[in-house]
Amino acid sequence: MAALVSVELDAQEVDWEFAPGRSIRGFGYNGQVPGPTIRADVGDTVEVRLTNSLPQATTIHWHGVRVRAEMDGTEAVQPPVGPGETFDYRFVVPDAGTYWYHSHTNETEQLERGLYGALIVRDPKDPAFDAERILHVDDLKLAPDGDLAPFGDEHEHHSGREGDVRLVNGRQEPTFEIPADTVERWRIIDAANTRFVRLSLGGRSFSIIGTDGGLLPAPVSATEVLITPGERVDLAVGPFDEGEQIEIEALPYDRGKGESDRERFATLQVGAAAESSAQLPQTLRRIDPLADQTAEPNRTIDLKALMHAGHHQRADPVRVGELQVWDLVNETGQDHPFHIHGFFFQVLQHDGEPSPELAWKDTVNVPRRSQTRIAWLPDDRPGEWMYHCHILEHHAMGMMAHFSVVR
Ligand SMILES: [Cu+2]
Repeated sequence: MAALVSVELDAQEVDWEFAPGRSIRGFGYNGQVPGPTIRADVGDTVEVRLTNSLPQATTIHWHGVRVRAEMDGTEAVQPPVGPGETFDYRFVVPDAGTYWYHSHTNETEQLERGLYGALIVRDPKDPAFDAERILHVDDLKLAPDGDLAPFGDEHEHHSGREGDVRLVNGRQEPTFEIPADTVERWRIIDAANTRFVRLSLGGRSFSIIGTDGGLLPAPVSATEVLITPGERVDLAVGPFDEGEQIEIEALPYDRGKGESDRERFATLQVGAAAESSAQLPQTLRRIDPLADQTAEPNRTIDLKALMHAGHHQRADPVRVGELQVWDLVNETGQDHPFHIHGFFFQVLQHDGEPSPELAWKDTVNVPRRSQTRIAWLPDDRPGEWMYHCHILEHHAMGMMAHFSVVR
């Protein structure tokens, strides 16, 4: 039976101790970074009272959740919540999966300072694991004096904001422990302003079991997975042997800014063995394709033009029930993770190559000088929506457009 999940989120300034003895002035929900994890079962109603104790206005976006337009948390659908004010969000969570909530006002600063958290929607039929772990990957850009580097210089506008302090769940390069012989479900969220993470677990293999919009049709075995800002990926991790130490790291990746270094985010320490009752089925769910992979596009989004057009752009409306096939064309010299609010899409093809698996996505990386074709079906939630690049500095610069869904 559907339940009501009630949560109070107080956005407040916090001394964020990201490493022993090292802290910055952050912003946190209920005084913590990340904010409290919200857990609900599919079909539940979530109601959140946001209290703004910050010195600046804020809103909350429920990234990936198919809310009604009025609950989307953007300034297109609600006035920003001023200091000392409250706002009540209320919505049903119709799809199981790994979602996250974050500020959608002055995002470049508010997310860097820590205004994000996980929203986990469970399905009673989810596969059984020995444990579940949420990993928010993030980074911090500090000035030489140890405080946050100032926001918004020219370089950041163009290239995004990346820092040298690599975080998992708000802590710099933490160590986790996993019992030997067990298999865990890891729900990974890229909460960084800009940082891409080509995730590796010391070269060990794992199974990708889910993406933005929940489980894949079947597990996919891999030794690495690229996660870009806004994206989520769910993995089945383990079993490992007692005494092993495994680096959770990002492999080199070139998003158009030169190849990054191999960098550690965390360390996994394998402890004493425990009994395992995990069972990973070979079939996880059924996903019906929205369109043939060769479906002709009915819209082209030129990311280069989008990047240079500035704020307040309006794209053409879309009609409820009319299949959308969009070509996302990236003629710029850098990758852009494209995010659409409120709806899931399927990737049909990339540069003419059919997408290897069916999956529900709300954010997809469009690599530089390439194009990606997506399909989505606007269900009956008319109102104001938007799409944008999830490199927050690009979004802030105006790499976004508003559009309406009409009946
Ligand atoms: Cu971008």
